[in-house]
Amino acid sequence: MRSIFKIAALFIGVITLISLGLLSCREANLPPAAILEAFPAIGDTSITFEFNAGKSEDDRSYAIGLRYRWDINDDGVWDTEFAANKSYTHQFIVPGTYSVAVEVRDVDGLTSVARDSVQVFGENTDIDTLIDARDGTKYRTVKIGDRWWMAENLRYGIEISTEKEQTDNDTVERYRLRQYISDDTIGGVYRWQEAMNYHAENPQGICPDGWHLPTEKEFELLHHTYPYLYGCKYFGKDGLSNLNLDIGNWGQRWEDGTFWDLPHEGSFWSSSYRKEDISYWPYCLQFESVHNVFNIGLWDMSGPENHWASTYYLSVRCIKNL
Ligand SMILES: [Ca+2]
Ligand SMILES: [Ca+2]
Ligand SMILES: [Ca+2]
Repeated sequence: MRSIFKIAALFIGVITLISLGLLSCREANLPPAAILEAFPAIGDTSITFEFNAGKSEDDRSYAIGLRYRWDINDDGVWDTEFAANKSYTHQFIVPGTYSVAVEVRDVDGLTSVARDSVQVFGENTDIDTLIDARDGTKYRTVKIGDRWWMAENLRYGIEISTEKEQTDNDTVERYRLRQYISDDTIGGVYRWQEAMNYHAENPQGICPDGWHLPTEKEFELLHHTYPYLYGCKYFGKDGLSNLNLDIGNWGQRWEDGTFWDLPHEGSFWSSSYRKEDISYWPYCLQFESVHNVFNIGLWDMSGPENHWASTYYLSVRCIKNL
């Protein structure tokens, strides 16, 4: 009998050791790694944002076993029960910054929380009017950040035929591209030296007193304050910024006076340039929201008079001096 007890005790001991051994191989159960991603991070009152917790993971539970509960205003009070919904979508009616929290629960009841926030812009209502004292022309202006911009293209100067050249003759000359019956909305196009009033060092160019052609940095401020795709929408034609950058056009004039124009894409002169020997390389903003074009670049000067950007004709938007 004693040997039977011994064998039984040995058996139980081995089982216990195996169990302990197995347990010691097994790591502690961890709470899920909660991940919440908002898309887009910046947008406006016209779009639906998505908060997605689908990338949350757990050490033991498959994704299908995870449960989520939502605090859609991140006020510390859960607004839903735990459920399988791993995303939450919402359109925010009032501009502001909104934070959303999600708590993720694994099959063992362990939880963790993640949060993310979005910035929601509404329609820009900082709108004013600039009257150009030189000719009485009215321009809508809008405030973006702390700067006032012309929300229409400049149309200062005398309109001349594209067969004639814009020259340094004490008269500001502009072209109106032929598909536009009236230039009241589209404004003129100028070559850079005309836009700069033949003084590369004076950023006022042909802008009214107190205003100037934007510097490269001032264009960059628009470009980088807003994420690329959203910026295209926000600043484009009928965008909520009311800057209407799409209202633009540009063209290229050949030596024989023929003119090639490209409507519906805004390109705007900057007063900044790079100088190489006797060549000026002005910067410009290219903008076209349909194809998400939003670039600041040095203008390619492949013209015959390469000491100025002589062959390209762009729109001008003035920005108010600080
Ligand atoms: Ca777990
Ligand atoms: Ca809540
Ligand atoms: Ca001129």
